[in-house]
Amino acid sequence: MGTIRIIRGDITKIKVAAIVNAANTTLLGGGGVDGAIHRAAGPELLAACQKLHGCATGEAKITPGFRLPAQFIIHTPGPIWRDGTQSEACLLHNSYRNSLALAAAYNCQTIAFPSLSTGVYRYPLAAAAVIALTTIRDFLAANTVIQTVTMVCFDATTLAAYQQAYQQVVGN
Ligand code: AR6
Repeated sequence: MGTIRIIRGDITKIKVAAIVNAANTTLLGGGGVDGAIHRAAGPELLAACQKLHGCATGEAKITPGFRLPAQFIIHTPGPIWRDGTQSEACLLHNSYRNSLALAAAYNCQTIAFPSLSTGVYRYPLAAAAVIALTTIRDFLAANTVIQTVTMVCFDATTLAAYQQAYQQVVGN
């Protein structure tokens, strides 16, 4: 059974087998963590993403990490929050689960996530944190490849939300 870690930090600096990018469906870059990952990985990343021809919301695609400490980048567009009736919860669950499955298919023992959809895409933070940790917990219980999943929270508010959700979803 793998471990879930929750830390505050910058995901572009984390040395794991795979980091996850909160992308958009074009996979051609943007602001937020997506912009930070493209800047840190270098221009080879955009060239690799151009060959992927986009990605549907909730699905995931993989590239090398290029200049990052991480070996791979898994790109997933999470849902844009509208009013909660547009399958947002299901799509957010899919983004985490499909990213984990892709990491396991590439034999990654360690993976790090940012808080998908809770920035520009405005998914309510507390609800998103519960979906993230429930999906990760359930995936870890059924897989033998991934040993450690790190949630990398960029700010104190996000860190607090994930710590609280962890108590609820995983317990100590
Ligand atoms: N490391 C970890 N987390 C970060 C970093 C970083 N270096 N930088 C920002 N965050 P967002 P979304 C946090 O907006 O809501 C882009 O334009 C940030 O504080 O990056 O899924 C894409 O191209 C927040 O907690 O992603 C899409 O168009 C979290 O990452 C759109 O934004 C997610 O915020 C995706 O929106």
